[in-house]
Amino acid sequence: MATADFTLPPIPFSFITENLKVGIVVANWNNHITYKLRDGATAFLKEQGFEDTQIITHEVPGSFELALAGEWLFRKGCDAVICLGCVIQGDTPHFDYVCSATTNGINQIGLENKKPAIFGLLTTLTEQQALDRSGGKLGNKGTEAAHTALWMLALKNQ
Ligand code: DLZ
Repeated sequence: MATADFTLPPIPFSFITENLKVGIVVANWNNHITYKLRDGATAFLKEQGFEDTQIITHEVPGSFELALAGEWLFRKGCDAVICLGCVIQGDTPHFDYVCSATTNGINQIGLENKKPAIFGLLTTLTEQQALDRSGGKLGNKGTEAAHTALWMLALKNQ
């Protein structure tokens, strides 16, 4: 469901300390969209008090590679990893395979590491739908993904 007038609920951000690290993995495919997701996520983390040194960003070729790079970021000590990609449906079933594998992979690394692995993957039928969700009329799902990461960290730290 699209969330045009979605307001991010407030979170008790007092748990944020200088030791906390958040990883961002961004896919290069459709980077005119994914870079906006990355920028939205990064801006949100900084607004909440994160320094540059607390945000580790890696770029991977495509969404299929997000989960593995996310795993590497957990091994480097990240407390949460935000996975950002954009898969736009084409004429072949490729879309379904990439979406399915990426979804399962992100879910898996979160459960295995017992840390938030955030699903910031746009899976759209058209480019316009992706543009609308990456800083367009339906907000920025990268920002929402960063908010979700901090929400989950707040919950974990309760
Ligand atoms: C190959 C491919 C295709 C067709 N489409 C997308 C896409 O829309 N979004 C995306 O992030 N990646 C795409 N890829 C690349 C795959 O994710 C992956 O990088 C390659 O299959 C190599 O493993």
